[in-house]
Amino acid sequence: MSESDHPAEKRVFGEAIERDEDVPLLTGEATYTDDVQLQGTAHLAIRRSDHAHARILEIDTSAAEAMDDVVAVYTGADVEDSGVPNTIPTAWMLPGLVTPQYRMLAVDKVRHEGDGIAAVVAETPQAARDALAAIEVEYEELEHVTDPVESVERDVPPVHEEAEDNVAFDFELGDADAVDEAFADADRVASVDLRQPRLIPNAMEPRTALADWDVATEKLRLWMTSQNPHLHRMLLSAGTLGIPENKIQVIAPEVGGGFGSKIYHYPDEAVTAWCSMQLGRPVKWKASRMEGYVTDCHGRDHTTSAEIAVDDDGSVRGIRVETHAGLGAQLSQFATATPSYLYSTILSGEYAIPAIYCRVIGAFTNTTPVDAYRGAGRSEGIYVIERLMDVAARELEMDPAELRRTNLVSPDEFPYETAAAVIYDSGEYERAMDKALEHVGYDDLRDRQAELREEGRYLGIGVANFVESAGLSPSGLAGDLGAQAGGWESSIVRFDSTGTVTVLVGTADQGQGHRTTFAQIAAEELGVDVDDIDVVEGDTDQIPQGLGTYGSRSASVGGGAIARGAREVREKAREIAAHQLEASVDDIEFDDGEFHVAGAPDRSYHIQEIAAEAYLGHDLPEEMDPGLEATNFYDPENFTFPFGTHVAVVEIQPETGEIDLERYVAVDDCGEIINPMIVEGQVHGGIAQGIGAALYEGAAYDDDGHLLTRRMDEYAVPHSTYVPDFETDHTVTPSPHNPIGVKGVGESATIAAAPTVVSAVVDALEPFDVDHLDMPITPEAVWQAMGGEE
Ligand code: PCD
Repeated sequence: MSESDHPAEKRVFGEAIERDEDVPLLTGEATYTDDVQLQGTAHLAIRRSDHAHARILEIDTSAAEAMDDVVAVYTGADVEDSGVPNTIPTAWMLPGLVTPQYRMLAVDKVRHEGDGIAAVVAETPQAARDALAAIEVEYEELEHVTDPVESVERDVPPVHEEAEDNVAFDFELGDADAVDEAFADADRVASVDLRQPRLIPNAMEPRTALADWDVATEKLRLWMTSQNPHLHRMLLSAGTLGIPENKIQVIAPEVGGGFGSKIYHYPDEAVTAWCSMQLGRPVKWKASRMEGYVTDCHGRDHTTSAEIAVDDDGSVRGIRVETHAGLGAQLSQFATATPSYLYSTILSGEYAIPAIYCRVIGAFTNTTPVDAYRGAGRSEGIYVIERLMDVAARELEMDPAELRRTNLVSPDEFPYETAAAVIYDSGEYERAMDKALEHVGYDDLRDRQAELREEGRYLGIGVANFVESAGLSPSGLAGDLGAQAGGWESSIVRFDSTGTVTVLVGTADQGQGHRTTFAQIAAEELGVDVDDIDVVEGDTDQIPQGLGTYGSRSASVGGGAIARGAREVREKAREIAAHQLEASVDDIEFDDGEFHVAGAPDRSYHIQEIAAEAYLGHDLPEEMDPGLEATNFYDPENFTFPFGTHVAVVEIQPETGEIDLERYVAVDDCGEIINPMIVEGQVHGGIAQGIGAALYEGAAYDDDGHLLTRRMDEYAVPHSTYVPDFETDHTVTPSPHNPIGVKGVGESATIAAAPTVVSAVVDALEPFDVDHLDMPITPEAVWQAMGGEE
């Protein structure tokens, strides 16, 4: 925005205004999918496999069908016979990708615990659930595998016949020869083998769907817990149900958290829609918490060996990374993009690394499918490079912060093309790093650490730098990488005749605060009060096109589309004002909502008065159409690359191995900040999730392939008392790639926090020669690493 248009003291963009959405969300007034009530609704429950891997020999539904209040029972064969396309398509192709057919309900085999086999529709939710147990399924159990390395290395019956060796893809990035040379020439080499466990997203609201097939118009309305209603509309139409896209309306009302788990086009919501089509009445499905644990996508699941080549002066010469990424039993929409491109292209971190090579083997296993989880791919990648920095620092006997600093990309190198094939937009890495280290008092802490060690106390200081590819655009780049969807976003900015504004946008909030921040963007551009702006998302009939909210793209891509749309509206209003003021458009200035002739501020029209005029249409410039609205499609030039430095301070209790997380300092740079309070909230939540990964969380399977961590008291999401008060700060390095200079922030802190905390714990254990511990680092693991005996 040009300086003259918006005097600094009047800015709304950048203000910590309170979240507009919170009162209804917190008082229960807001409408979630399950709050939507339609007359005559029947209820769906899904019978799921309790085997990890088995052939289905026979399904007998007769007893269930005979039960009270049961309306219908359907199997996978019924769905297949109905003639719908019946595929859950993958939205990201990779070279050589094996794409087995993925159906709404299993037909021949079950491939993981929780795989859907049959659908019961009944008059009440209870009747539907009760009937599940009456369905008799005869299985022939097959050997199963839950670990991604074992799945390709051990001789096991394949999860899919199409992939004999369980390999879905074998992906490479970078220059293997250049890396070999770097390793041959470098003074030293350090390496680390690591495991990033499966994480379970744990959104507060379980997945829910309500489908209403209108027999008269042959139109499907589907309310669902979705991060991307338009993508769901597209995938349902083409791949799954075969309904024309213009006959589907997907509505995502309030969504209670997603964290990546509500991007996926799951079979269950599609089954709900299919049942409604069969019965011609509304059908509702709601996952129980436990059902969510075995069917909501999981995240991460990487087993990695990584090496780094460094010279004695600390310069990094190259890195080599090989990963087995567990995909689970099916290819979800982004399962293929996350461990391949999103992972490998961020391996350079904040550093100028001349040679990078990465290989990823995507492995099918008999587990819940993996898809995006906060930080998807970038978390896994930054974890690897930051662990490598720590082991290299040990090898060189160099301070780990110093080694990092030595290798930072410097501000004059931007745009910076990494050896991992992406171009970073902008960055002042050292500034953020200095700020974090100063804030925490790094040098003093190192002195204190040395003193305490004398007393047999173990303080650890962990530092991690991160950079993140956020935005997932432009479309051309996404397409080159294999995306089966674009990278743009779409907005409609519309004045009414009374001067209020509706901003419609194709993103879909799950708690991020779009209603507030997007109103701030429009208010800034239009010079109207935020209270006069209504932000609408999540309904494909209201905002016809969009892609959704994932990859921390809404502020930069959605916000960019809103700013551009608002500017177009403002320019049309300027023309109308010029006409009214009998002046030339070029002479009209815009100042806090008022148009006036340059040098003559006394006679002016407010943009809201102009809106009235635009709809009256009595006296518009010649050849101008009435109305004051704009539709915008915005396809940015590049991703945005937020970055920052996080520092954690821990003390280990030698008697028990307990880890006291004493301090946590985060300096983030997400470019221009729309709302500092919301950004801070995003950072807080993100840190908590990263700490969860580092110290507490991890899905575990038993020997039968059953998920052991299937309840909230078994899967350890950190409580508020497990985390310290966060000390946050930021720097501002605008992105040159969008009209408002913002970068994403939604995933940043999760990406940074896991390596930071692990680094701190391992740092504390230096006197015990420990140079790595896998997540989640439990007190027991620490205690053993310190030489504790069983
Ligand atoms: N912002 C501001 N400024 C800046 C940036 C941003 O202010 N610079 C803000 C905005 O506007 C918003 C937020 O902040 O409101 C965020 O943003 P972003 O970054 O753009 O993002 P988004 O797109 O919106 O979102 C997404 C993200 C993600 S991705 C995730 S996981 C997570 C996060 O977000 N999730 C969640 N966060 C959150 N929060 C909540 N509450 N919830 C949830 O769920 Mo993925 O891909 O899906 O894995």
